[in-house]
Amino acid sequence: MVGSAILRRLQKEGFENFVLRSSKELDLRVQQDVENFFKEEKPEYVFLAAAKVGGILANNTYRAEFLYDNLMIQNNVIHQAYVNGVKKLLFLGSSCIYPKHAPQPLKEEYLLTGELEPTNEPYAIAKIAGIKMCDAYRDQYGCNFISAMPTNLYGPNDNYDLKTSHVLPALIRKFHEAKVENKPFVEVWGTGSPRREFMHVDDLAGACLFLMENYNEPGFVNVGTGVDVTIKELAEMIRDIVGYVGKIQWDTSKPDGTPRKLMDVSLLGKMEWESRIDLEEGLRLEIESLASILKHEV
Ligand code: GFB
Repeated sequence: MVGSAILRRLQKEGFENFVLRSSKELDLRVQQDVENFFKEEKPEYVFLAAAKVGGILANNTYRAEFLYDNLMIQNNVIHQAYVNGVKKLLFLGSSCIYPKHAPQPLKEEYLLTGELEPTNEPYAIAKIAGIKMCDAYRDQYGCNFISAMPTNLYGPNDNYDLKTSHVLPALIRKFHEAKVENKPFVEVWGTGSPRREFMHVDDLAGACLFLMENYNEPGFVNVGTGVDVTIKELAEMIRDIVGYVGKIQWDTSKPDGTPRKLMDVSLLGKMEWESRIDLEEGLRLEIESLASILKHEV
């Protein structure tokens, strides 16, 4: 989802000469293959969006893979970027790097000030290691490797598999199918009280290009909208846009996860970058596109 959004954005801006590989063509977890790829292609600018990602249940179930796959991908790519003299690399992480009970909104300086949320600790540990790796290569070798931590994302090419997806695509699918199949209720996980911030991936892509062109510092930059909603509010918004008239049933056997993850976006704001697509508009776009994928009418 993120890689294809960055590519769309770069193409729109007139960039050419891309070096692209799908995960089927190049397994970034395999050290030798990544070494060969960098040696042959010699990329100058690297957007490191590749990662093993998923929603709360996937993170909590596949704990070993979320740690192993992500560490392998980022270790191989960041190290080969150094070996092959990449001019600049942008590493992408996630807002789950912050402590579970960090003050809100989340400022960059809160990293490593408390315990992580247990459901996504393996993923968060890998992403924190990636930030520190970029900084270490900058300190020791002078590499211009930067990091950005986006909030919860959604958009084209999202994962709609109900077991592994994030909440937003899951709820779009659940309400859409419940409407089409006339189901009396839709099951939504947890209590509905956690707050989350959602950003359209096209906004993130714009921020990635902006940072690649303008930002050259250690540490990392938050990327978000600065606005959050409860899961209950999100569910009601999606229900209303889809036009579903049944009930919402809360499945409290499923975890809530972090109570709140709202990004402080003032660092990016000072650079005069801000997100453009608000949640309601983004939801409408996603709901339309899922409907056409499923060939049903919303
Ligand atoms: O999006 P989500 O899976 O991830 O869940 P996190 C957000 C909230 O929505 C949780 C609730 O409180 C879920 O219990 N929720 C309600 C649902 N219904 C559903 C549903 O049908 N599917 C899903 N998936 N959730 C992930 C991290 O955390 O966020 C990752 O595990 C990463 O590491 C990612 O940081 C951005 O926001 O809780």
